[in-house]
Amino acid sequence: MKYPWIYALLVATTVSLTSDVPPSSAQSSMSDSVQVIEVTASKYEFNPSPIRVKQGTKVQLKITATDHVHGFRISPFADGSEAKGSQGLVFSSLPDCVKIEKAQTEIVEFMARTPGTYPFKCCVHCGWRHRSMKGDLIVEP
Ligand SMILES: [Cu+2]
Repeated sequence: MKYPWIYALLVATTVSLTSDVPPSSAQSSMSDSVQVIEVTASKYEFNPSPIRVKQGTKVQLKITATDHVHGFRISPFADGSEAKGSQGLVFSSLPDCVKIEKAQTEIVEFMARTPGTYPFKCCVHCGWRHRSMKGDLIVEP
């Protein structure tokens, strides 16, 4: 694993404990237990990936494009579950593609309802290896 410490952080932290979120910006989302996960998008990867969360967690991904404009598109269906028709990730709103300008941060929020692997990928062309820029969100039971 490339960033083993991040995995421990993801499991253990909620917004109140996330060390690199200033207290002022954390206040608005402290009422519910929202798990904030900071993600970077850069040529040609998302970090961390896979992203691991527990079933039943309200998750907020704060995705920063560090080097170039990128995009984020995630499937609300777990791998192999499309036939069942129920979405395992529940979004209040989800554009087909969340565009992230260079040096900007976009927030994607959802409830991780059903365990499974949810693939995501870059959806804004960002260079010759754009198609390989993808990752997984894993919801653990
Ligand atoms: Cu791209």
